[in-house]
Amino acid sequence: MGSVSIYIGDDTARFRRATLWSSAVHLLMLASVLTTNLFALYAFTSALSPSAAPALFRHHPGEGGGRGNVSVISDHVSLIVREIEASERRLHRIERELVGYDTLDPSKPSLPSELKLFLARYPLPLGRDARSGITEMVASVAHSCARSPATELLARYMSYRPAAPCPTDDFLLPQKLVAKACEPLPRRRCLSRPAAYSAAARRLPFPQSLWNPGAKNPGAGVYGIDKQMWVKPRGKNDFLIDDVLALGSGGIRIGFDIGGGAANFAARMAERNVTVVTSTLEIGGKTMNEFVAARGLFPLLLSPAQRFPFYDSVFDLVHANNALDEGGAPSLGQATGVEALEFFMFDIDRVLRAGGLFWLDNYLCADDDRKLTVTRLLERLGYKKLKWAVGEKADASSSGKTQIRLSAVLQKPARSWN
Ligand SMILES: *[C@@H]1O[C@H](CO)[C@@H](O)[C@H](O)[C@H]1NC(C)=O
Ligand SMILES: CC(=O)N[C@H]1CO[C@H](CO)[C@@H](O)[C@@H]1O
Repeated sequence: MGSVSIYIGDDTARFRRATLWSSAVHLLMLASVLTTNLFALYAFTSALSPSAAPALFRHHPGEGGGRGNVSVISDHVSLIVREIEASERRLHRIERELVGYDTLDPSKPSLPSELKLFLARYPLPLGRDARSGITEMVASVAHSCARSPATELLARYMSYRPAAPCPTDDFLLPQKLVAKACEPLPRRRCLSRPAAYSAAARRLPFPQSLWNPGAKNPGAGVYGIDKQMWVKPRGKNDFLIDDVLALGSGGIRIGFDIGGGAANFAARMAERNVTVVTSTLEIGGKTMNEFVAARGLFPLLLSPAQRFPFYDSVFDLVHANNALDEGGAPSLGQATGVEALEFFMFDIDRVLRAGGLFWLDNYLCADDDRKLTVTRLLERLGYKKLKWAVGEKADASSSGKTQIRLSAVLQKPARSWN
């Protein structure tokens, strides 16, 4: 199923580079910590005179020289502390340079004027807002936009004639930028290209539109219309939508499907009067969002690296399949790392209400370790396992490896904070 971000532009290259970079950072850190420690050892032993050192270790406080030795020690200790601090500052700088935490300087002449205008501060017309306390509107773009080559792409993206049609050659630019973690993108003041499905296309009324959107099927599998999933199981990992809804004892009314492709899940849920928002990316230039909208469903253009734009505890249900491997990943360059998974899972936990269901659907684990990592994390969060299925099957595509698929329906616990 959907390894969404892997398909965007030169994403794979970015992952590789990010991994190289983080190895470099780790090596540098290691070298620096070692140097600091060696220096500390050197400072501690060599600065003591040959006669003082043994005396120090003998430590005869009664002999009158103890006080002097103590001050010598404290001098050395403060020297070491200073050296460690300087070393930490150096490390911090190295890390910043490597990771590229630059900032977009709006005064830079090379920035397109539209970007400068967008980033300018605008005072509120009626002065200070009493409730929020703000006095001006400040727009922002992601800090990663300041990194090359995102900066150059962003400059291209913001080079247009205001109020005229947006340049037509660049409709993949937003995805290229998002793939480089330049997200959120700035707003633009140009007219967007017409939808691929002409505006005049007849829209069928809901719910006929669910399975007859009047638009070309954009892809295969989850990226196109699938009438089998969740109603005609293909294996023990495929849970039935009605079984899962029954577990919610009628309390499942709104849900969020992460990386939901063509929104078949939302369609099946809509038939059961459950409103589901589907996050979906434009994969390889395919118009997923338009297609989902044509079905009469709610598309949310959001890369899995972003914090979900929802308030805490709002959803009765969160559904995810392979989005787990993209979660929190692109901007961190650690797609398979435990931390990336944690950033992602804790955000799911945040938007899910207590008693709500997290449906992990046919998650393809790279190996047994990955399955264990995911299992442990879910257990740490204290979720109750309502359904759990682990399936193994030979990988058809490659070297006789077995694929592990994990499906689960888990209930978020009510946590008390006192
Ligand atoms: C959905 O809601 C409509 C209108 O309230 C109702 O007629 C229909 O039976 C509901 N369908 C399901 C599956 O609950
Ligand atoms: C540098 C210093 O004051 N060293 C003294 C440490 O204490 C011994 C006696 O315990 C003295 O002999 C050293 O002169």
